[in-house]
Amino acid sequence: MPTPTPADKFTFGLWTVNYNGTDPFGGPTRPSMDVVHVVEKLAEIGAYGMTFHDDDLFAFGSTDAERQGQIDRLKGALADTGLKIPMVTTNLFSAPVFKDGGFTSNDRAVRRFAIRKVLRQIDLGAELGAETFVMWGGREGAEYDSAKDIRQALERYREAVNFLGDYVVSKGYNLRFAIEPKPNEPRGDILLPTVGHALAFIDSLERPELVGLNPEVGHEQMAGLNFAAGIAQALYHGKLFHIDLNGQRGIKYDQDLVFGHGDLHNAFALVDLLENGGPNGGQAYEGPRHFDYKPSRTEDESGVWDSAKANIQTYLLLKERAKAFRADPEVQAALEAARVVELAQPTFGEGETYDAFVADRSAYEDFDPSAYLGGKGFGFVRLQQLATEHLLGAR
Ligand code: ASC
Ligand code: MN
Ligand code: MN
Ligand code: MN
Repeated sequence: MPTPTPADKFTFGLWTVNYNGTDPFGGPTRPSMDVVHVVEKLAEIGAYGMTFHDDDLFAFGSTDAERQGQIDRLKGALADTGLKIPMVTTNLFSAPVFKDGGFTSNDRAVRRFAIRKVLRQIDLGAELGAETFVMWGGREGAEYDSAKDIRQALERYREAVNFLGDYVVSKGYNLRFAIEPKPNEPRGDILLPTVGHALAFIDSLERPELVGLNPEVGHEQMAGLNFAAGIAQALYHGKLFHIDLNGQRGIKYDQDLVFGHGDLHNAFALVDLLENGGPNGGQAYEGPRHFDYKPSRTEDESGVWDSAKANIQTYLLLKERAKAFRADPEVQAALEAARVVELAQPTFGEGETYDAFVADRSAYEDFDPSAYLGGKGFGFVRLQQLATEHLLGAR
């Protein structure tokens, strides 16, 4: 099995390995672990860093002294292990006060409270060296169409994010925001449900350069979307600021399975994209490989750490498989034959004018579209089978 190094930048949410098994139908199946223990175990399995919501470290409603006590214990564990905190986020979804959301609650006092809670966590994140602040608006949504004025809710969302942007700039923090889309759960429908919706929203902000995405595998798949394709578009727009890796099996509740324990073909394409820039190379991803999964409630503590290691191992194995796929001469020939390479060629010649284009008989008059009936197959299936054989370790 490949060995992880800090350079791989594997990170885990404190809430992931510390998930106690609570679901809508049953309570905890595991006791909570102390943060110092979690940091030590994460360092032991080769993680680079940990991330957390404010409430993961100090319970909602903690006094300032309790909060500081937990921060000091975390700092001690970080100093002892060398683990980093590259990202932090705020819990605006668990406490009853957020039952109709945080930034977009119909209740204005809740909106103001939510933004103050975020400012405290931004200050703490900056102090701990975090460079990314994730915003997962799980409760920003509704069950009933008459209950939420979506246009006004988006305006309040914008107002909040613009305000937070001003805040980090005025404080001089080296911190960027990453919006995490999710289509539904816990709300019937959530605002900014997919990568595409969030990209359009980001374009409407006052400081769009400060705001990108933190897409999660399972969240896009809950909407039936192709995750690797969504990530490619996020990279294309320069908006892949962070990523939540996990597994999901189809359109159902948010499973948060181990990375690869869902659509393995798409996970292979994703790792190829993140590591190699995809079929024609290009911009790859340099940020943390962050696992946001839930160890199944059937597991005891040793199962928790097995599942954490499984995320890392699957990622590293897919990285090896993707490298072998790219290096295989048969694959290179198949990519050429499938014209994947040709897609990187501009449709127009350099400086080609409208007149020159229309005068080019090969583009229309001499072009034979009938050749495509029965001929000129692309060979995409063969290419996918080569990928499958590499994925299965048969090549
Ligand atoms: C996050 C994040 C999620 C949710 C969820 C909380 O910050 O990325 O997907 O919170 O994990 O249970
Ligand atoms: Mn999820
Ligand atoms: Mn997530
Ligand atoms: Mn999650």
